[in-house]
Amino acid sequence: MKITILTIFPHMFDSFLDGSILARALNQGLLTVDVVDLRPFSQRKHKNTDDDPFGGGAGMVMLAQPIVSAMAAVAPAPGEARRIYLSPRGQPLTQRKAETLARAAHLVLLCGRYEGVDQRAVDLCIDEELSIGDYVLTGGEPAAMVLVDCVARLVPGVLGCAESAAEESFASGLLEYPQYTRPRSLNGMDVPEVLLGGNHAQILKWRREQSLRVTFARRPDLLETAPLTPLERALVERWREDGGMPGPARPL
Ligand code: 4F9
Repeated sequence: MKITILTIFPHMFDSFLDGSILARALNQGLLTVDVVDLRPFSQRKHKNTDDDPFGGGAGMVMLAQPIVSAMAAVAPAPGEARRIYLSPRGQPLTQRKAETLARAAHLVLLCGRYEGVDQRAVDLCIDEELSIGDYVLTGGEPAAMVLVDCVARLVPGVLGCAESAAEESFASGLLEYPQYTRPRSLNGMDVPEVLLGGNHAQILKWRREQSLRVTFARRPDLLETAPLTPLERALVERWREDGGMPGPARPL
């Protein structure tokens, strides 16, 4: 898979792309990430990439021209790439969306600034707008990094067997169960007995119940759509009727 990032701050991606798992995937050629500076594409005399908004208001608006030119240079054939603009106005980036994007041959990510880009650039050369959450950033770059990270780890071979993508939150539709490692006892807090016993079926059962508990406490909305067995549904219903849930898993 190839990902092209259009940005006025290309250096923001330097240390991100040096990070271990992503760097390994880049070195292995499983993934190519091209960070492209928009500024050289500007036809303005000082290579400006933004200007005042028509109609007035605070802040600057990104010029359409450098975006349209850069897009033509990096994704020449129509339909060659999936062209995405990271924006708070976009559809939410979800695990399901990431799974779809991971099957594309080429993604082009446009990073804007929060005052926005000239709408004509969006209309001319963007296939879809995606948001990473309901908050505003100073620019789309951190959102592009989030997208690259969550898509890249779904590309076959990017995660070693030590990591593995299938077994975690959102694959099951539930939040993750708690994890423990050595030592067995820390400040008087002991690792749950069941995890030390080596009874694999028991461990799976315990983890599944922990996932249900933590999801019930923190993200009850996820239980509406998570695939639960009838017994699990009944258990969750009981917690709901009792107006809470016995045992740990704090709402935080
Ligand atoms: C992009 C916020 C995607 C959330 C881009 C300012 C953004 C954003 N998700 N905020 N520019």
